[in-house]
Amino acid sequence: MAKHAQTRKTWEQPSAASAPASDRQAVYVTQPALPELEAFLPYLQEIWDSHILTNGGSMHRRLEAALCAYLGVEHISLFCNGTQALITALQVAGLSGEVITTPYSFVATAHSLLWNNLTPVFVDIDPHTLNLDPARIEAAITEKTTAILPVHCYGYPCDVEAIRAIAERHGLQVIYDAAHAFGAQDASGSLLRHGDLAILSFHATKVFSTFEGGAIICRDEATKRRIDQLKNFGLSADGTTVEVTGTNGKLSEIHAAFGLLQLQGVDEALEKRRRIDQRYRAGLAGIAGIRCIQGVGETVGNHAYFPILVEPEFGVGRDALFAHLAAHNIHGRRYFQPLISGLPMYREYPSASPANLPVAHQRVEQVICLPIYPDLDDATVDFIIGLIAGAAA
Ligand code: T4K
Repeated sequence: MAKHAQTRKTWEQPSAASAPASDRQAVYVTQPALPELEAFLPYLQEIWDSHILTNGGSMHRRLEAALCAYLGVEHISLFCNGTQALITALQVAGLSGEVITTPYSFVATAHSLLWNNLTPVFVDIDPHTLNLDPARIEAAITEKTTAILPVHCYGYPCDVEAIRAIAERHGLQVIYDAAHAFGAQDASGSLLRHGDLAILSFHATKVFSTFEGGAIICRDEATKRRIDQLKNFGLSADGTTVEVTGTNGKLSEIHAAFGLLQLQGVDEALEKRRRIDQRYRAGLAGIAGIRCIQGVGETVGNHAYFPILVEPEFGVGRDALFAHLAAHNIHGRRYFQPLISGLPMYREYPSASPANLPVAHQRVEQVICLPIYPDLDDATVDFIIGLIAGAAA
């Protein structure tokens, strides 16, 4: 796993300056929980026997049904990744003009708008949930606005009722980027039930993974059929012609099979995450200037991430604490710095101005996502808490 992280230079990797000073084995922000390899072999055998490798085979159908049952949703369409799912969700929604979204997310959120020729309009976040602040949405609505694209960032719920009320008042669609929200619930059940559409990511770094993968959750059978057509090049149901400009967003049988296996262990994985989350919260509770995020309206968390905010009372800056952890081979991440609104393809939009997004700018300078994954042991969690406590000035 250490090899993975050292060979990829993407969002933000540990730099040479933060190279490990201790002999401790490197701990990264996440690590996928893998079942025994032997448990995967019967699935592979079935695929080999069938010679059906993709295009909606039996593994694919079984995983869609199993996920609907597990998540308590009615219609799900699997995708090769969350980004393609989001691009297709925006396409099936038939949007035009402007879409209100958050600057505080992974870049795939806004990129999916550009891929649909839609204009992102950034609205600031709530300082406590780090999600779109509903109180600021209406001021950003114009006659060109057609939708809101909120993100349940880190798996913590958006203020779904306030967003729904605004959308209804202005006749807007709501498409949730729920890439982080697998298994997270509020009083109404799965967070995925909110909005006109919601998307998930099943990337290796997610709570539930198919190596790469994703899904769209929709409300009715007709929409599911349109999504399935769009992810299959736009082919007609009988395959004789092409009716719309679709893409290839399909999930292969091998990915779907891995999902079926992962699903068997997901409750145990979520429970292990919950215990780690509790241990962090208890250990960090007494440290002035370290704030943990609390999911507002959450009834069941998925503990996909463990973000902390390093506030001025801590006495030591966020980057100094980040470097201190890295020097002890603990590699958290400063998700989501840089803000999307600061990236070259977004910074010229009027709504991307830092003056429009003061909370997002403040919080992104304070955040560290600490390591959290099912196999992270208590001793390491305690070591990380000890490092943070020891760094306080
Ligand atoms: N919307 C939102 C809000 C999202 O956060 C994302 C993706 C999407 C949409 C799009 O969904 P996908 O198209 O990706 O399905 C990661 C993921 O690549 C990305 O899926 C995720 N969000 C984003 C937040 O994080 P990186 O560049 O941080 O990943 P990487 O490779 O640096 O991995 C982080 C750590 O995880 C490594 O230090 C080691 C560990 N790791 C990683 C991989 C890939 C493993 O232990 N095993 C692995 O296989 O982007």
